[in-house]
Amino acid sequence: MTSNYDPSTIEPKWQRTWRDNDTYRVEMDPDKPKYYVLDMFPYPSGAGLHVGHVEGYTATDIMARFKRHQGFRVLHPMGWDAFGLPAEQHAIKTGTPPSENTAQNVATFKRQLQRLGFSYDWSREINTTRPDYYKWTQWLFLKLYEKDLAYVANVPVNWCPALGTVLANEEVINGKSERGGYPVVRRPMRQWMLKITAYADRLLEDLDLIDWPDSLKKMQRNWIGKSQGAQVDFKLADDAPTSGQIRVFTTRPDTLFGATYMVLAPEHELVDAITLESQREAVDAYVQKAAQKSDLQRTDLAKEKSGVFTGTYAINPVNGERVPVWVADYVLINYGTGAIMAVPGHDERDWEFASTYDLPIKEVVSGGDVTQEAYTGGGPLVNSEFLDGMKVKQAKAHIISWLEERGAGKGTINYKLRDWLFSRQRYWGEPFPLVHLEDGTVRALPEDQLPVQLPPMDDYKPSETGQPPLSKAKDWLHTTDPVTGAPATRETNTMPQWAGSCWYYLRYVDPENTRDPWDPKKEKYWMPVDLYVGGDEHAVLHLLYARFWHKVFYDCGLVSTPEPFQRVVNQGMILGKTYRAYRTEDDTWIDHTDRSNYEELSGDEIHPSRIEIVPPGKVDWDGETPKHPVHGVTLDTQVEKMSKSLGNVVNPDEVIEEYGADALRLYEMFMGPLEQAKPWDQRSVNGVHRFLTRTWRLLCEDQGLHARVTDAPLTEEVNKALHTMLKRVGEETEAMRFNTAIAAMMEYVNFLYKQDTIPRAAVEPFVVCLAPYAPHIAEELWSRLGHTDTVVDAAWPLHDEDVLVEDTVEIAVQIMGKVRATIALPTDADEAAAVSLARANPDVEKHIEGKTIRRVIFVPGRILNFVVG
Ligand code: ANZ
Repeated sequence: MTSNYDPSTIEPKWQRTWRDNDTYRVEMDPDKPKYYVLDMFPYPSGAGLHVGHVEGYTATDIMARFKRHQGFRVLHPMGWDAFGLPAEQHAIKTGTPPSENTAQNVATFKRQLQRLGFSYDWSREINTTRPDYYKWTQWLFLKLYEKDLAYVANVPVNWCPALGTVLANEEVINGKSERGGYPVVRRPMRQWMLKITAYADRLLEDLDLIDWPDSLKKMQRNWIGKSQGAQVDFKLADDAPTSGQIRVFTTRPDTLFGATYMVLAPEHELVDAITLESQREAVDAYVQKAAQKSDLQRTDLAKEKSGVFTGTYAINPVNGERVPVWVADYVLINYGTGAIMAVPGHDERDWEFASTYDLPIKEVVSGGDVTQEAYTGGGPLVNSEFLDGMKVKQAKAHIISWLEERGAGKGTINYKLRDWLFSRQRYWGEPFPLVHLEDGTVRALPEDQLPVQLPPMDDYKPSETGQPPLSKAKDWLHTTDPVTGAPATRETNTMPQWAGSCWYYLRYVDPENTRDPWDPKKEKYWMPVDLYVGGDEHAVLHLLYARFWHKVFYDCGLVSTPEPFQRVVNQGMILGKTYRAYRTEDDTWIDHTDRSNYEELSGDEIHPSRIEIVPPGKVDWDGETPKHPVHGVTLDTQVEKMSKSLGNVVNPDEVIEEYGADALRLYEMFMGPLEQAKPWDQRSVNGVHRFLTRTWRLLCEDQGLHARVTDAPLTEEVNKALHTMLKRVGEETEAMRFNTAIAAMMEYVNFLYKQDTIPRAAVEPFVVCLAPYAPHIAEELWSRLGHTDTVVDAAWPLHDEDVLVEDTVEIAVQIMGKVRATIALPTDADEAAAVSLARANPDVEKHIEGKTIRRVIFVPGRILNFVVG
């Protein structure tokens, strides 16, 4: 072995040792405190591990190791969220079963993770697609089913006839499939729904129990979208083509006197019945057009409002006035009642609409100027008869009881949250543990028939008629009723990918249990998850769904805490740097700094065919300036999301090849605060690599320790530097400010370089500090320091506050209130000592000389003031 730092030798060596010794295996110990640190487990995609994964996983690994040094039992597991669409599409394309492709991808991911030296307890590895796992997903689903939280409904789905599949909303763009651009139609299909709405209030309230970023809690709150308001019934006028009423939901019942028209969503069931013949053509055309827009397009505040009059009027219950009923797509069918009373004086959307169609705008809350814009603030009510003079809150309460007394409305609470569409017409998901009897009854399968396994198939496409792929597995499909033995058919929908991730954190506490999903004793010890780290793309759905299931388990007595994840941290996205070169129409390459010039000349954006993207590895660096490797022109640098097409994706394997896993881990933590988005900068990887190399050179020589490392006692200076470092690394690590913790270690190494000898006692605690961050080099140094046990179990070195107390303080010396000097005083100096030291200073003495000191004001550590005369 050479004396050079060679991660490619030491890293695999220690990974093997850890594996052989089961170093990261953990069991509960009721006498010790526990810490459960969890990663959002990955979908094992074909692309392999991304530097974004490495970021979150390194952060949790540091915390896991840190807590272990502090004496906690640490549960730090990993697994695979392996059901999902890409594997199914790959299977359709290649004809190989999704399980094969998934197994390959899992192997790649696992190999990549192991190369990073993460301290996972791999004996707890789980995979959502394995029958011994999804048996329990099915079992837990039955708990929801037994509690009446699962039901069947006919729900419109996005059906793409050309692709023969149902698409998620995100896969549909302007009524066409994202892939291929084929037409997509909305059509009702039999679906399983989960009643998450029954838990809406608890999902809201219990946000107060957990330590999550405010932004994340806010997103959950908005998604649940609780609004307090009222429903109000407007009778149709006598001359309407049909009798009946329109029910609206409003959060501002106080503005009822200001309702000057009403709006139905285009899909509202009354639209057809109330439209006058004279208006029918226009209304039909409008309804058709609206069906092609997404909800987002329809509700965008900036979009111009459009609508059409039905010809019919309704009666405002509060004053008997006739109000015209319109159809407009800014009202959504699936919120509230799908109909509104429009109050243009006090609602922005209504104001805009009324202005466009010349509908009356009436002020009922004073304080603004409703001829200019909607006034949404508070103020006494006006033009509202018996509500006049009241404040908004009081008027709301008053009008609600007024409506209730007359049976024309009542106070209600409305949620944006909808029940959860829980079935997919796909093959690669968990089968439902349910069968259908001939008379239409649904029967839940008993536990001894679980798991319902996915049958092997060689055709994973849905049937022509859109029936799920499993409907083609005839042998599997036909079965018998477990109760009567009568013929029955299996449910052919499968569960969505969310299902497996709704409870995986519970399986980790007891992954091999074949009798129960988990042992309650283990659950009680390990739960809740103390720290959960992942990307904020899961800020809403995954976290909400898992919280929902967890609460159901809580109600079933299966878990001991109302919330699963005590603390959540979102890692920021790692962005790529993209370098672009530009060419003019006549093929001249130009410096990007000349680009504006060029754009002016051509009067246009540069056409994509004249832009070349230079991969970061090919950039020719001229000091700080990125240049084109061939044409030499200055490149345009931009920070963008990593993507294959931009060539700015960084492959962690390549970084490990070149610099080692410790450098990759350290670099990703040194880039900046964990929560922030940060661009990858290949050149800065060198910086942390240099730190590791310097650390190595400082302490290592050939096979052993550097001769400079001695058993000499610590000098005061070294001791102070050591404790300063310990304090910073300890506090910053605890707070997950890893970048500043690393900076403290770097400074310390720089300090040690300046010492003639390096006392072992100054090095050992440092190696323990380094271990969570760069575990391989730390383990190597630890063994060279003569330890035969692993550094992983070393106690965390604590700093000593007393060492850090400064023994002198700087204080300002004033004469008659004017600062004349600053002097260093021993911290324990009394007034007499302070005065004599101050007078030894010529700048002070020259202002005192020949005068009498009348008074001295001394505030220790702050000021010394002489009053002279
Ligand atoms: C009258 C009114 C007057 C309203 C006023 C607001 C201000 P949130 O807070 O999000 O719950 N609304 C109700 N159902 C709707 C639907 N299906 N599509 C679009 N808009 C709908 O919003 C509730 C308010 O949004 C309701 O209160 C209603 O307009 C509108 F000065 O009623 B309001």
